[in-house]
Amino acid sequence: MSEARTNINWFPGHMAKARREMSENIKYVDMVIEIRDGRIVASSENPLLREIAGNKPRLIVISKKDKAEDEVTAAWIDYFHRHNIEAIALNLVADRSINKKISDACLKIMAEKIAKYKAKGMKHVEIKAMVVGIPNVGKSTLINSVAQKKAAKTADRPGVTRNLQWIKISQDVALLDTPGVLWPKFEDERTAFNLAITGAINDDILPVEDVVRYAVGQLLINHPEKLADRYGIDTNADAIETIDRIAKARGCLLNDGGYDYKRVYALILKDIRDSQLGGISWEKPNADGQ
Ligand SMILES: Nc1nc2c(ncn2[C@@H]2O[C@H](COP(=O)(O)OP(=O)(O)O)[C@@H](O)[C@H]2O)c(=O)[nH]1
Ligand SMILES: [Mg+2]
Repeated sequence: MSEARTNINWFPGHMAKARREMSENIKYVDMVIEIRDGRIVASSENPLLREIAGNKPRLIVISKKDKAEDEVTAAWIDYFHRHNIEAIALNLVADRSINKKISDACLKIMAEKIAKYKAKGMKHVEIKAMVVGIPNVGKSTLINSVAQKKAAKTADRPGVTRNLQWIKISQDVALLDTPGVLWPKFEDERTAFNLAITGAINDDILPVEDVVRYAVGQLLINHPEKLADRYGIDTNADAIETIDRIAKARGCLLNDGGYDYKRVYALILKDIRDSQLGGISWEKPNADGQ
């Protein structure tokens, strides 16, 4: 299973352009809103964000709360708070008070700076923030969702030549309508597998049998009951045998009587991604040493 390593430089060249754009745009914001996928909170981090964001304050939005395990998400929030990082968890698709939750969190983070400006006599301080994250974490969903609720796109500040569009999410906070796309990290195989399981990287990057074996192996350790419930199988077996049992249970058979692995791999991955086994958090704060 060395493919994750050999593919370490796989990430497409357009990321260099995205990075340049982001470094440019970041000058116009007061803070960044970093989205992490709630199912893979550590693996959806980009280690270079700090370098790109400089000293800008950061709010972590843990997305896909509905697809993760509540207790694990709570542990992540607690973890970030213990490290003095503001973090909130949201279902970006269904939450009806995203604007307020994000706006409140931004104001909390920027409170000191706002107080300073006000002390200097400024009547109203608008906080500008940029949404950033690796592919598939929910950047567009967040921006579209807040934009629908308050479609007040404001024009750019005078004197700034770049044609940036801002979306006001409250009296005091505006988001840049163009998110910053970061590339995922490939520090180790577990990270790569987590990214593949959740669809953050294309399916052709890692061998599907390795991804599914890893996923089923993790489920056997942490949630055998989810596999048993979904497929009606006994889980007293290793990952390879368990996949065979799922193939059998689901009738993934070839004409010659062998198992149709291609089909069963696709079926398992789809079930996981569609939350057919319930919410799954693939990483916990401590286990991953984050
Ligand atoms: N269930 C659920 N799906 C979400 C959430 N946020 C984003 N998605 C879905 O995740 C996928 C990727 O989201 P998108 O906004 O395109 O990600 P981007 O690549 O970061 O812009 C889409 O299918 C979204 O509907 C969430 O909080 N809950
Ligand atoms: Mg997008």
